[in-house]
Parts: sequence; structure tokens; C-alpha cells
Amino acid sequence: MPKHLTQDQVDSYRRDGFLSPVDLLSLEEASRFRAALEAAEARWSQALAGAGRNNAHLVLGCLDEITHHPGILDAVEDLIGPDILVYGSVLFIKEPNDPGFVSWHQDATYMGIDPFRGVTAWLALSESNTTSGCMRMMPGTHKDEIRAHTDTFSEENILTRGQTIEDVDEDLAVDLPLKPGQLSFHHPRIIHGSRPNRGSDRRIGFAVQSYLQPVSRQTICRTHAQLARGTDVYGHFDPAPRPAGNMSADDVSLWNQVGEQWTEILYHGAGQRRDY
Ligand SMILES: O=C(O)CCC(=O)C(=O)O
Repeated sequence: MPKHLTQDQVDSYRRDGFLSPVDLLSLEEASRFRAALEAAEARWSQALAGAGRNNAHLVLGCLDEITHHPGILDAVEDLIGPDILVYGSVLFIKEPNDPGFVSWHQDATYMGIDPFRGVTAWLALSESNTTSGCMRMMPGTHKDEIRAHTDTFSEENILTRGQTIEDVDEDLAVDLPLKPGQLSFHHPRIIHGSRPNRGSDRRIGFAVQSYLQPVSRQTICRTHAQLARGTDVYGHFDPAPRPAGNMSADDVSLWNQVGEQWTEILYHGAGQRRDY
């Protein structure tokens, strides 16, 4: 018996490789988290730019709260079972009229996790729709192997390497509009992307990328993860503590260490690097 999702939702995730929209936070909660995040961005603007958008749940109380939200973890448990690690997180923010886009890709390609037993949760903290550049998915492609990706390093591409799958039949894509407080789940092999934000508000997405079963392994370099629920009998990751408030010195030190590990992982074998 699922804890948060219906059996139909679980079945549709298994069939399509994504599930959306899922109601999780109230509008008030989402507004509170957005305000806390934006206050942190104003105060620590340098630290939270570029690669600082990765794993900010290790240093900001509001993102830690989302990451360990019992309702989100219930839904994750419905999809991957009771033992749950938080591997990492990414803030996907597109400013108003921002040319930034996300090319068609499969997350598992460059994350170095094998076996990759997990799911990404993408929470909207502002309207994410076709105007603001919501995510788009290619249903069923999670059942395929990893496709060939070209590293474009295109300036407006938000992905680390601008990695792109070239021959995607966009007519088959499904838009995933979300209201603030709703989230979507997606599988590590689903082909997905998003267009630029043509709207007048920020498009703010917070992705826990990903929640993992502890059997999953990082194959490129040893790194950290947090146990969110259940037990980890494998010990494939070093335990990362939850943050003590915002930007404490110890938490920032761990965050920087994980940032270096992620750079090694995400740019493994790449011809060039950039600052995120
Ligand atoms: O936020 C976006 O538009 C894309 C996010 C994404 O690619 C992901 O969460 O895997």
C-alpha cells in the first residue's frame, strides 16, 4: 500500500519514467521556502552562484527541510522503497527572459552512479509552465539504454557540459507544468530538457538529484550522501550531516569538499570545464 502516491501514480511512473504533477506543499509553504531561499541568495550571492547551485541543501536550512520533508520522502518511498539516501541537489533557476535552456539529456549519463537505483524529485517554488520553461519529458525512454550525448558547452545551456542528445522527436515530448508546491519525479534514464524562461517571474526549481537506494554506487570518486530514511547496510558513501542552520563554517567546508568531488565526477573525461 503506497504511503503518499496512489497505485495508479506508481504504475504511471513505471510506465512513463516520470510522474507529474504531484501535490506536496501548500502554496503558503512554497512561498515561505521561496522567501527563505531568496533571502539566502541575496545574502550569499557569490557562494550560491555557479557551482554553488549544487548541493545547497548541505548549507541552507530551508533546502534541508525540503529535502527531508516527510511527505516527499513518503512519495519517494513509494517509488524506490524504504531505505533512502540523499545523493545531492541542484537549484535549477531561470531568471525572467533568460535564454538559459536545458538540452535533451539523460541524467545517468554523467553522474557516475552504477547501479543507479533512484529517482529525482523536482519541486517548483514558482510557476513552472510552458512560458517559464517547464521541464519536458520523452515518455518511456527510461526503458532505453543511455543514448549518445554530444558535449556542446553551449553558453546558454544550463547543463555542466551542455550535453545533448541530437535526434529527439520533439513531437512526442510531454510538458510538465507545475504550480508552486507541486513536484515531479523522474527516472535517471528518462530523456528530458526544458526551454528558456520567456516569462516575467523567475522559474525556480529545486531538484533532489537524486534520492538513491543505498545499493547504488558512485564509480568515479568517493563522495558523500545523507541517510534520509531507513538503513544503509552498504556504506558506499561517506555520511553527510544535516546542516546546522545557514552557512555554518563546518557545513560550508563539507559543501566545498563535495563540490570538488562533483566537479571531478561531472567533468570526468570532458575536454573542458566551466564554473558549474
Ligand atoms: O530544471 C530544468 O529545466 C531541468 C532539470 C533537469 O534536467 C533535472 O532535474 O534533471
